[in-house]
Amino acid sequence: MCSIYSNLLCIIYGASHHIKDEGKYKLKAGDALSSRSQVFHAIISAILDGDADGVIKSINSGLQTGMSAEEILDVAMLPASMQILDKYQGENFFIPDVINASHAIEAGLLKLKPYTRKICRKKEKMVIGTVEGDIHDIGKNIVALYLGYSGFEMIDEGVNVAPLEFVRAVEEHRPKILGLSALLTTTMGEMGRVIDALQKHNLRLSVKVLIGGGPVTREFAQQIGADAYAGSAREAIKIARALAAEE
Ligand code: B12
Repeated sequence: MCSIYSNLLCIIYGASHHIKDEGKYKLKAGDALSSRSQVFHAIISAILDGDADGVIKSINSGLQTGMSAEEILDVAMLPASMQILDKYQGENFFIPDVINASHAIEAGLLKLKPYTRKICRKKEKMVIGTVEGDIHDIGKNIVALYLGYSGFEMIDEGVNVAPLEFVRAVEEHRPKILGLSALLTTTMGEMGRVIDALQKHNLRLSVKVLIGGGPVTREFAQQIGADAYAGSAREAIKIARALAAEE
């Protein structure tokens, strides 16, 4: 997968590639660079404005000019999602604006989903969900998308998932990893309840538990007996792969 730095290289490479591909695109290096960065900026500002149609329109132009879904995710969708953290802080946390921005992100993620490549041959299953009492799902959806195109078969249980629903999902799908997300200090304790429920149903040893979300920390993961913690979608790929490789 491309990092932001390698994406810059991709952009530059993409630009020179267009010049070589004479006649087809007739773009100069500067044109390609500016059209790509225009697309990224358009996506970011549409997300921050809560303009779902604008996000889809800009993603379409990006895809049409040859950008990959991963590139759009890395260079536009993820930074924009992180920017809402800065924009909607403390007294600026206007719920209607945040809901609109979230819908715009969701629309973009849905649009990109069919375009993400699967890059691992052997697929491990992972069940993911946001714990009971919590409806935040932007981070969880981004993690699911990243892990999906890293080769995991993702089963998304959605939001506000009760411990017994996670137990049922683990029984049904027999995943290698169970991913839990929580964004509220009042709901992060639910992660421990999910682990207790797995234990009660003799499932704890059959699945690795990976947790994440705003207030969650590595220490908290240790405290509740989770197997691992990841602070971002990018870190989740590395950690999920390591967990999947464990016996
Ligand atoms: C968007 C948002 C909302 C939206 C959610 C829409 C949606 N579909 O998700 C809405 C408006 C609905 C909302 C509602 C509420 N919210 Co809110 N919300 C936010 C906001 C602005 C952004 C969260 C977000 O999406 N971040 C972007 C993503 C990309 O980041 P992320 O979630 O952290 O995910 C990354 C990592 O954490 C990690 N990760 C996440 N999940 C997982 C899972 C796994 C397995 C792994 C490995 C990694 C991982 O990877 C992700 C990608 O890199 C935050 C502000 C903030 N600073 O976080 C407040 C915030 C989380 N909300 C807050 C509050 C208080 C609420 C409400 C209680 C408000 C109210 N009075 O009603 C309600 C709660 C409703 C409920 N029961 O859940 C507080 C929480 C305070 C606290 N510490 O408990 C925050 C921090 C705002 C604040 N500054 O006060 N919210």
